[in-house]
Amino acid sequence: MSYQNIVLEPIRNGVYLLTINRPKVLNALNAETLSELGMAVANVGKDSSARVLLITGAGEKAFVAGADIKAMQQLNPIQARALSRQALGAFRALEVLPVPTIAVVNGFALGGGCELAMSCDWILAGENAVFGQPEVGLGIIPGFGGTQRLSRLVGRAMAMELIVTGRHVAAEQARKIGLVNHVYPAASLMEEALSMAHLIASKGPVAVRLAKEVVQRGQDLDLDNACALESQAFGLCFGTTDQGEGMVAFLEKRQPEFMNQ
Ligand code: DAK
Repeated sequence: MSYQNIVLEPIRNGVYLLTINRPKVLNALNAETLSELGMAVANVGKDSSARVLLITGAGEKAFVAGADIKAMQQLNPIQARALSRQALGAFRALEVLPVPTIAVVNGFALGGGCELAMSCDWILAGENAVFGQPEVGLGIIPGFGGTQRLSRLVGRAMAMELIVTGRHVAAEQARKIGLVNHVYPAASLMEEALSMAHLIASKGPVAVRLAKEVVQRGQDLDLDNACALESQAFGLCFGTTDQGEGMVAFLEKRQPEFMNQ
């Protein structure tokens, strides 16, 4: 499958790297890019050997500087709603992709870019990363899930402040408020991200997928139902070859050889 606005590369061990590739406009998201993103996520989802999806932006300046302002300035309300729905669909597909997804934020992650990063399971940032939801400065509000996902990540008060001021947040501050998991020097960001991805890929693949599903789905349930979901998934692990291999390997003091079954 060939794409015009993104690059999807299998690295190795089931690790995929998806790069938003419109560096001349700081990787701004237009309808075509959102459509390709949706297709790429679906393709990774179909690959049973996939382990981790990393998402980054082309160039050294931006992850994604938002929705494409030029492309959206003339939209009527119906077209604007359609664009919002398209993005929400692609971002939700990313969120529920069976394998962990990591945003590797190498510069500006503004508006739709911040919303894309927040739709990944977690965010790794370079020291040059800058986050923000500046939409109110354009006379609009976040429309790709930002009002909801930012609140869930950093709490209502901080999310409200960032959304109504539209101010930028530097990488280290983003880490302090819980938006970013780790900050690395820009030059080693991708190496660190790949190293984390390969660590995940070395673990039991079925267990990693189940763990993601339970964390994701459990957060919208009450504690009793969320823990019941965990029990079910925990029990399922004991029907896998990988559970046997993982435990035998531990007792035999060797590395496990997981079969993804
Ligand atoms: N869209 C289109 N082009 C963009 C862009 C964007 N979001 N961001 C940057 N560019 C383009 C610039 O126009 C410029 O193009 P040329 O002039 O070279 O042709 C090029 O990228 C380089 O940008 P700058 O010259 O501005 O670079 P600087 O280093 O000076 O500044 C910056 C970098 C990131 C601070 C600045 O570019 C900037 O403020 N960009 C806009 C950031 C922003 O406001 N992002 C949020 C966009 S709003 C919707 C739902 C949701 C949304 C939209 C619609 N519907 C329901 C319809 C979401 C909205 C957003 O994401």
